[in-house]
Amino acid sequence: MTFLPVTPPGQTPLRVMTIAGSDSGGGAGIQADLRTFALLGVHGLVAVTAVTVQNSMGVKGFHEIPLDVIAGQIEAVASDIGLQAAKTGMLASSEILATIADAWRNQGLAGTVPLVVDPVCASMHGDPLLHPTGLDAYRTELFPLATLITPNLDEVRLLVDIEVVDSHSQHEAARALHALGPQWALVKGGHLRSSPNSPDLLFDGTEFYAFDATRVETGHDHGAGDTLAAAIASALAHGYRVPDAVAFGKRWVTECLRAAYPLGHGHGPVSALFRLGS
Ligand code: PXL
Repeated sequence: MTFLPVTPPGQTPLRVMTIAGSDSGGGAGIQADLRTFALLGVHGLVAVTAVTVQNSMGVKGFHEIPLDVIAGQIEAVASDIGLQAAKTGMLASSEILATIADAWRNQGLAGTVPLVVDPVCASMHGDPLLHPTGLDAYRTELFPLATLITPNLDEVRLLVDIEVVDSHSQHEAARALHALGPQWALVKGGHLRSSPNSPDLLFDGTEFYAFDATRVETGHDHGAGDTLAAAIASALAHGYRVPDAVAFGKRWVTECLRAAYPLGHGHGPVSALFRLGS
């Protein structure tokens, strides 16, 4: 696959921020995002929202970062370093969601810097990563600020109460999600068991764009959603149009799925390390 343009050594690369939780197992969350940013040649910025205690078997618990520290991280880097795109991951609570929406507006980022919102609700093991009141905060606070939202099918069900089982219901879900205010909605089809492929559907309120890839059968797909959103944000930072950024992100995460490896006693992560060659 072709990658993103690379900045010559000594010159400042584009900056992409992740607003997300830490995964002590290093497979998902900010660790997956920063790995993707580095291997795609952009400079990663971070606002940590929560610290999870987890390994390959699951999430044992998490600690939320104080609201002023979350807002402070966004303000500190936006006012000094500047950023060309951002993505969100685990946001844990409605209070954290509201804090991020405020900080995003207060720093003048709304409408100027592309924002990819991956509405993380639970881990792949089903461990909750979002307080139930956070769902409403996504709908009302963050989606209206988003360039693109990237829910998987479990998140679609929680957010708009639509069970996606086929192409028809996937289109219906894309319409319902777009009506919540993002510029673009991507309904990820990786969990669509009725399909041998992983069909993603993108909608901007007018046109539908379909992205298909052969499903990579692996038990090790921890961090796939985070990696996709981080790659899309990196491409948006380069000025890609949203459909081109999504196409790029899908190619990237497919390669990361092919390179996924076992880790610990449970589920391993997708791997951006393939980019280093062998
Ligand atoms: O992949 C979703 C995700 C995001 N962020 C953190 C996580 C997980 C899944 O476990 O732990 C911190």
